[in-house]
Amino acid sequence: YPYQQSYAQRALKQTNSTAKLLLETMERKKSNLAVSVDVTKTKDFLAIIDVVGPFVCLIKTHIDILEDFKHDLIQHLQDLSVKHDFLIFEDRKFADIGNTVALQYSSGVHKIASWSHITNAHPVPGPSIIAGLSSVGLPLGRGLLLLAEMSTKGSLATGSYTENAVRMARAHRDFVIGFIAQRRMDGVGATAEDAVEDEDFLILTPGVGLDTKGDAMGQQYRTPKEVVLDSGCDVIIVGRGIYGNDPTLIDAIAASAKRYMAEGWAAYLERLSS
Ligand code: BMP
Repeated sequence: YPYQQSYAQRALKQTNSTAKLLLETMERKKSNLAVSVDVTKTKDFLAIIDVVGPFVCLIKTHIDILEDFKHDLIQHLQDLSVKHDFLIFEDRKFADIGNTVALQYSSGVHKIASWSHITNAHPVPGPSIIAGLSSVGLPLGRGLLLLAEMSTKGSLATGSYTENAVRMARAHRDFVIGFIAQRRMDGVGATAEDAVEDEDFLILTPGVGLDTKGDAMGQQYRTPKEVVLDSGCDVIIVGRGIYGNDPTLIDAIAASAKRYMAEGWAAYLERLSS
């Protein structure tokens, strides 16, 4: 299966330039770690990114969480992305009609498409959401992930919903590079006519923690080994497992990022040799 090949080999076959760049970055930095920087102050946000930057392939943002957002923050974020060699993923979870998501993606306060290599969408509106987002993102060379599954207890994104998400992605491979999911999706929901032998969707997986099993609001954690080795996912997304409750403990944050990077990469090497 393609996912048992190295990230470098898989990069060669990607048609979307962002998917290719992400896999190349993972190989170059020997990291399949994405840090989700869910903090409310710009100062903490940039400090965390600067300190975890060397250990990640990707920084995931919820830009609307920042209470002191000013547009010059974007330039700082982009400078850090160049300095530390990582991609940016705004976890916007678009979920509206094509016309609306195209405006939300291109415009408003945050102008996400202008700086975020990757964004994501819920498949709930159907294929029109991809049409809307790709009208903005494709000319800029961006990539989209669909939320095929979620990490939370009681998630409704299961069964035929997940299968239909994969079918939607399969029909838009120029722009849809993979999924937010808990396992591999290659071949899911395919019919005999679909040529899926070489299918290679990127799987980015949140709900990763080494020290706890969940939080008080339905989040569920698995270890990097469970996610990368047992479930075949490509990128581990870690938030509070790295910065805990105190975004100012910078040395501890660097140490945890290093630890998750090492765990994620070891699980990947074990997958390659299994
Ligand atoms: P944490 O590791 O602190 O639990 O954060 C997980 C991050 O991943 C959050 O930003 C959340 O919005 C996101 N996420 C998730 O936890 N589960 C999903 O299924 C999809 C997500 O985007």
